[in-house]
Amino acid sequence: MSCDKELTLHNEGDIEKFIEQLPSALFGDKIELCQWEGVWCWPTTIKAAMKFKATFKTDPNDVLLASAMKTGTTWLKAICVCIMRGNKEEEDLLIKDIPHFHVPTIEIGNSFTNIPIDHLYTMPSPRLFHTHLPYRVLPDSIKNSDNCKIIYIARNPMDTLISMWHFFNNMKRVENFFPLEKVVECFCNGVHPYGPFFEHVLEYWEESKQRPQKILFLKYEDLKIDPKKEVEKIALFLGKPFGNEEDLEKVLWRCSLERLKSLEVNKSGSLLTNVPNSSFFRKGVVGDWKNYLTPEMEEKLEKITSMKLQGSGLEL
Ligand code: PAP
Repeated sequence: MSCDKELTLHNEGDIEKFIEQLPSALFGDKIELCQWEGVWCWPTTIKAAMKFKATFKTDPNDVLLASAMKTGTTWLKAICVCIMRGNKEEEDLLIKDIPHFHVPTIEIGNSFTNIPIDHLYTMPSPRLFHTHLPYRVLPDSIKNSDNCKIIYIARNPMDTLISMWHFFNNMKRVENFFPLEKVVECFCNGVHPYGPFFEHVLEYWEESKQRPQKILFLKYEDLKIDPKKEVEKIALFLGKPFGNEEDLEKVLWRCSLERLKSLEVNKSGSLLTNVPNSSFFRKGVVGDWKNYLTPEMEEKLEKITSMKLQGSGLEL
């Protein structure tokens, strides 16, 4: 069904009925997802995404962070909080709450957290928010605005997959481990939350090439290799270049995995239902997939990666 049809769905009942008839499938044999506009997600998330797409009006100062799952979202959120919300001692928001509290993920809203979705509409400008949704389903007001900026972060697919596998194994309500073979299969078929992965990355990649002033495309690995360079790039893109080296160093330290991991708020507590805050901070190692994937899995994933990225100019 097309987007035009969706926009005519006015009441909750119609939306629920619409979602019920969408194609559905299991991720890792455990989580039921449905497919809307080519993206696989939880039904509640699809519902929120539909509303967001149909109703959101952007403000020229908005900054939208975007990512597939487990590609560096938390890190990027922390960095942008420091750059946009202040970097002084008394302004250290990261001590108070996990970055996901300060930069809400729009489509997660009410269903998985206690952050009211209205917060998105009432937060002061410049608004800083995040989505895991692919570019194609973003509201037109965001896509058509030359001013509203988007920062996208991508990551190596095998590390993304392993990070995702650990994350879902950590969810409180999941009793048994997700079989890795199943997760690999789902990832390759694109049937995973916010999948398919490659289309997600490529859409933002292509858009960023067309409109570099609007979309900044980052890679997790680049941030690991040269965080200074990448964080400076982010600050410049946001129109907030660092005045001195000290401020830049402070952001790097404040947002480092070691520091975020050690904060009480991230060690305990749970912003998302069934998800301990600590599960957002694991190893942060490039190439950790080597510790988990069999040679067969590696071969399968390498094949699909080179096939999907062929001709795009993007390497992951
Ligand atoms: P999300 O999409 O669910 O919000 P996201 O933050 O993108 O999750 O992914 C978590 C990964 O980023 C974890 O990777 P790992 O499983 O391979 O270890 C996590 O460790 C890593 N991560 C979180 N915060 C940081 C940080 N400050 N620096 C580097 N890596 C980080």
